[in-house]
Amino acid sequence: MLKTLLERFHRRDRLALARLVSMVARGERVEEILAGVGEPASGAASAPRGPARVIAFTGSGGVGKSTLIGKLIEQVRAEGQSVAVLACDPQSPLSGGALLGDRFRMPVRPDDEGVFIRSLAAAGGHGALAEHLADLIRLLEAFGFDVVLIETVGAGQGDTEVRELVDVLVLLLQPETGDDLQWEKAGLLEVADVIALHKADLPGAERIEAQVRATLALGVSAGLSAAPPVTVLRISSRSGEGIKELWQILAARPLRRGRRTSGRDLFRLAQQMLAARFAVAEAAGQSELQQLLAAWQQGEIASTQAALALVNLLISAPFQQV
Ligand SMILES: Nc1nc2c(ncn2[C@@H]2O[C@H](COP(=O)(O)OP(=O)(O)OP(=O)(O)O)[C@@H](O)[C@H]2O)c(=O)[nH]1
Ligand SMILES: [Mg+2]
Repeated sequence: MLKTLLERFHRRDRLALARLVSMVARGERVEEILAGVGEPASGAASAPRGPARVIAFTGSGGVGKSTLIGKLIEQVRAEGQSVAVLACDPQSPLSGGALLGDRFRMPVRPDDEGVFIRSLAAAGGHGALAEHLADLIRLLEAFGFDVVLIETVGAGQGDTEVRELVDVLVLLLQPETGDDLQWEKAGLLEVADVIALHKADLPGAERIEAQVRATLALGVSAGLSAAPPVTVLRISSRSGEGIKELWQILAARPLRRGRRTSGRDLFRLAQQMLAARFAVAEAAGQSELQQLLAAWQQGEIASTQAALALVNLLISAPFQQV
């Protein structure tokens, strides 16, 4: 019965939490549940807490999201904070295996009450997941977790939605086997708050760092933005390089969730998006862009006019895919 489950939730019963997470993830009785957890009965053990720090990790399959989250759990616990993890698997026949894999990659003591890990199938696509994600975060926050870490499936489109729901979005990239950063991934640079170049123990880490910094430099305009700039750092879950620093950075970022106040923040995002689109189009040798550049270089159009044409080009339909 829901009433009993909610009572157990307020007594900080983790099995009740797990049941409620399943229900919310399925979209079952969500409003009742959220109303129920928001109103602890008088004398209940759960004390009102501050907001959780919600951090999402995105990046292509195998980039090491689960492994890194496992390392960050250690950092968070070392500070005495509690942490919940939502690992969103793309729905696949392998999801059972992925779940076991995540357990393995996020080693925690089974008796550690300060850690809660849950894998969820991203049924119905990323959009559906994002829809329930907001409710799941509220549920975990009501339980009193200090930190919520989310592993997403890293499907570009959905990351923009996830960004709205979390305080910090971390994009993981790894050294590429090819010569260049895969430029379709560069489009993701436009939404990240922190870019972690993972597996820095492998060759090629410097190269990808240089490429990412060059792309981001296009969007940098000192003093224009009140928001903290995008942070880029090299890390390795294997060697431990940069893990502590990453946590310090994540713990220090302002909580962004739900806050939509500063025009400068929005402007920074716009700048970031244009810069990433430009980098992708330039690397791909996009024909309209090349024509525009040629006309400008040959003095056929004035710089201000060319700049406006460039902005128009970057916001036009074909570029929204990048
Ligand atoms: N060299 C190196 N390998 C790593 C590092 N971190 C993780 N790996 C390896 O990368 C592989 C993928 O790691 P996962 O943590 O499962 O990656 P993931 O991004 O969660 O993968 P999916 O959930 O399938 O998208 C595993 O074989 C890890 O052992 C690292 O810092 N260096
Ligand atoms: Mg994983």
